[in-house]
Amino acid sequence: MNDYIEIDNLVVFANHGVFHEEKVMGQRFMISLKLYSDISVAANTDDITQSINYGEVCEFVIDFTKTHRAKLIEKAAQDIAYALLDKYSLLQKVEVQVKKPWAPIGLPLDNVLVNVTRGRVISYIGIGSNIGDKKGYLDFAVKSLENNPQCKVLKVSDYIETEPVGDVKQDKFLNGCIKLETVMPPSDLLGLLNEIENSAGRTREVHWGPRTLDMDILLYGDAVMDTQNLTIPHREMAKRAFVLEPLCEIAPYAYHPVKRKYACELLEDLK
Ligand code: PH2
Ligand code: MG
Ligand code: MG
Repeated sequence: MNDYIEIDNLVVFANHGVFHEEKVMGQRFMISLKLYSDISVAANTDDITQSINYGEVCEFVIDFTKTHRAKLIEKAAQDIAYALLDKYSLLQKVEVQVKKPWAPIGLPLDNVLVNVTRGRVISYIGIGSNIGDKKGYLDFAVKSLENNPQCKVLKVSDYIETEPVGDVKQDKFLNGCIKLETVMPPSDLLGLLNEIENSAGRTREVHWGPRTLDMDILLYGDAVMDTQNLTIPHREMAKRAFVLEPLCEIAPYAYHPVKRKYACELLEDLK
């Protein structure tokens, strides 16, 4: 979807800044937005309720920017992006640019700005537990995602009991899968999953050893990435029935962008 509504250089007097005088005196910021949303229904019906009212957006952004102070314009921009995605369900993606042309750094410059893009992505999260109240831990994982404002749990698979895979001798697992809509970038989503694992008392003594709660990003939209902390799609997902079975129950046509196969085909290959 490439349609968007653009707002250019909305002027807001606000108090973002690292320096004391910026917080006290305030200064002018300029905010530009690209609001990505399918505008075809509005274009065909000529009905404002089928679109995002840009006048209302401007009022909202001015009020929000004045009342939600940040030290960094990075945070100011991301906060605006998340607030807009939360308020407008029609909004698929938003690009927020915050300009601070009068940043008091004592040097001549035309402008300083940041640009932040956030959008809705479907991600699949594999969950597993093999210590203590296994079902309780998996339910805790689902609840924790439901409670996060940047996440919407769309589906949860049944939990299935599985034999431990790997060389470590340990108790049986309970495994499941979550279909998640999120506006977080992958690294933030990983950070959130690690926080939830830690709140569930997860310790990391034995690699591939027993755990109260394991939460893995299996797929994140059609992203393909390999960084030090995070590989998407999940490296082992195509080899593991305990991942593919719950995934196929809720999303047989989830697409693996590296294997170039649907989840149901990967499961078939494994059998
Ligand atoms: N997770 C592992 C290692 N082995 N076996 C099962 N059955 N289920 C798991 O979730 C699992 C595993 C490491 O993440
Ligand atoms: Mg795992
Ligand atoms: Mg893990």
